Amino acid sequence: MNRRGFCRFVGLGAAAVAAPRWLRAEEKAESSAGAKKPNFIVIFADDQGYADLGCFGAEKIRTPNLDRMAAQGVRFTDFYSAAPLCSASRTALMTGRYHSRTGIKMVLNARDKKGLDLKEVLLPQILKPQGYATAVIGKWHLGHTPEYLPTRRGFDSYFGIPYSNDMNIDPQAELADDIVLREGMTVERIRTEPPKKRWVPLMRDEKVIEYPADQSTLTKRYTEEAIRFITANKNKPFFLYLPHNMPHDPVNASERFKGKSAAGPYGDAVEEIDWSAGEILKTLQTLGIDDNTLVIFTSDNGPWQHLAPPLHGGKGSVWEGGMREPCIMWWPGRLPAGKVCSEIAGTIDLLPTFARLAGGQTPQDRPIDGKDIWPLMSNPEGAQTPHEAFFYVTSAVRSGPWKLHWNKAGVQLYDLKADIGETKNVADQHPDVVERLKGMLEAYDREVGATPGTKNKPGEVKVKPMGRAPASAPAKKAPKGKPTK
Ligand SMILES: [Ca+2]
Repeated sequence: MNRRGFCRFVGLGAAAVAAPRWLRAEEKAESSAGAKKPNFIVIFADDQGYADLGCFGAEKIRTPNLDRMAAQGVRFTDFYSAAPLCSASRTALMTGRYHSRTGIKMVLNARDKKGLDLKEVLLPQILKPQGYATAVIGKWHLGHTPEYLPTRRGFDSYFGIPYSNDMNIDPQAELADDIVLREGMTVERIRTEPPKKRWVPLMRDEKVIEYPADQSTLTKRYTEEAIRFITANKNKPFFLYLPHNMPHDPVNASERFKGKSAAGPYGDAVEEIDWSAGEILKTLQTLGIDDNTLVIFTSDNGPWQHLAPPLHGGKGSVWEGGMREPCIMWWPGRLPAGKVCSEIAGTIDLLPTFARLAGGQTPQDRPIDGKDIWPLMSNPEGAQTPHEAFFYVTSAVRSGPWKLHWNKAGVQLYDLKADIGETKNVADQHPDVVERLKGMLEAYDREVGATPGTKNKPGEVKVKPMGRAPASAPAKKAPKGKPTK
């Protein structure tokens, strides 16, 4: 008999009487079991800049939902993606390890038949044994051939595009029997014609269900799919990984958002992602599971087509603009509201943090670079970062306020707390700090097989990001016609 039935039985309204002792005990047991295994949602934007949210300083892009999420949660100002490009960044998020340890390329494309090493242990593989339902909705980018797909790596289901939205299709891709073919495409043409750039497949689990994917509706469809997943799993712990493929170029948005942002098409795409986040928070509240769900919003790397002031550089560089990301964490009742954490943290920390919160264990047979950052999340303005050093690929390191670049051009030292834009090289004034950080970088580079001091030009990684030069000029002025915020 449920509670309402019991109240009817004794002839009293639900509000007029407290539940009997046995029923209260049952409810308590249910809620404490729920509290023991929290839900996790990671909303991961693609190529979104540090200052492209209202709560991080955007003036032209409207993000009321994410701003409210920050007002009700914790905003992290010194949060890093661990790599300045897509596949490498996602590797760090999924494994808790710097990608340099794993052998993953910076960016995989549709011609690559390999993905993230099958020996790596992924976050959902730690959560599954703890009873979690797991899903990826969005862009995967850790290998598109069957053995590397999310469904083989600990996720129960997958809906999304297998790599970046500016790539194309693998002519050998597995096609669903009921595939939706658009733009006059046929199976024969997929198999025989040279793949057309920016026409990407949409997949469900391990098969292509739409080609070319209608990119204007993807953010909307990901959101609907996310709400379905959350609703279907409201009574058990779940991990939803929601890596949007926007606002990566080519930017797109559904009709409701197209042409609406003062920041142009890029702003439209970000504003739709903001709407999406709002719908997800609303769903959690409606289902009454918001107090048992940790939601995190961040981005995989810096912006590609514009700059990220006040940071220097963008996507593809190890300047702050390439790897420092906007980050918001929200968990009503468990995380404080409206607080700011300015300690070093990053996506590598999510695996150990989720593992601990879920009662699971991180892999013990390999180095895990991420740390449990629950102390920072729960006490954002009091706790200190667990990272003595944070490494930017293999050519830069940060410790406390100090950031050292060490590459072919020599050594540069910046005090990020005083100079967030990396404009004043203070290496000459602080030789002791330079030596200490060089020692850290040498030790790390040795461990991951790199040669200290031989990497790249200042602030840039070796890989040229997808045929375009990374932003490397000081962030003074955005290119003409591109949004600055
Ligand atoms: Ca990216």
